[in-house]
Amino acid sequence: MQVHFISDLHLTVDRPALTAVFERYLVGPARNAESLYILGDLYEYWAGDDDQDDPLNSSLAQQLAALAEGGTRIYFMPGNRDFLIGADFARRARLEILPEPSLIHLGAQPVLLCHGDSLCTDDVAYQAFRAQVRMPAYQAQFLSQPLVARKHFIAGIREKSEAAKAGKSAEIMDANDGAIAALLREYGYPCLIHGHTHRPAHHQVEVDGHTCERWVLADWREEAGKANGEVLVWADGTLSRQPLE
Ligand code: LP5
Ligand code: MN
Repeated sequence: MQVHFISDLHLTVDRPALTAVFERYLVGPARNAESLYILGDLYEYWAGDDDQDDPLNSSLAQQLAALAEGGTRIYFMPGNRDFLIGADFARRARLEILPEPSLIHLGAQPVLLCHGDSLCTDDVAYQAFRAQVRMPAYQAQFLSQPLVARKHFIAGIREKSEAAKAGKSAEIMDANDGAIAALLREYGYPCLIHGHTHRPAHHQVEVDGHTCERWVLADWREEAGKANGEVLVWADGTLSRQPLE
């Protein structure tokens, strides 16, 4: 029995080789998973479930649904790019949207899952932005606008975000040790799995005399037409990284 974890694929029509890696994964290694957890940023951005003209919207929904039909349970946790994925996409892709954070068990081991952006508490400007765009009323107002206006607005945010990031240090954009410790304490010192920071690692975290594992998932990349992904696989009681291409 396997359980798979992926995040930060940032799929877009502009990176076809990366989409192809994901498509091969869905008909290949993913079939061995009893459950697949997608921990956010599956898409480069998500403007709303009604964006049916985006070729990746319906084609990936169909391919995910085919995996679910084969017996793999698919779970999706919102990332900072695709938190607007909603019930319609979930129904079409036959996946379940998970609240953040979510506590699961791998065998007897409690494991806490989150995207990772909420841990970056030193990034005060981002946390203010996050608080605003995660408000249901703000999202409803946004989703009531025409799709073309929403995409235009997102392009503006992306530009501002890239400009803001250029002025931030690497430390500011990493997960904060105190935020990690507080979360682990709140959930009874589980193992933690998250993505977002694009700093794949396997940390041992000491909290209140407990040693907790923290796995940071890798982002998927396409550079000069060459695409690479990675899945964290739980099998035979242990977690390990498996490269995908
Ligand atoms: O995404 P990434 O990894 O490059 O950078 C993130 C943070 N940036 C973001 C913004 C996203 O990239 C783009 C958002 C796509 C959203 C889709 C739907 C939006 C609809 C909104 C309505 C419901 O998440 C970046 C972090 C970085 O991670 C590392 O953790 O630093 O944060 C920023 O750069 C944010 C800036 O510091 C401040 C905000 C600038 C944008 C202001 C726009 C003003 C409009 C008002 C909207 C509230
Ligand atoms: Mn992210």
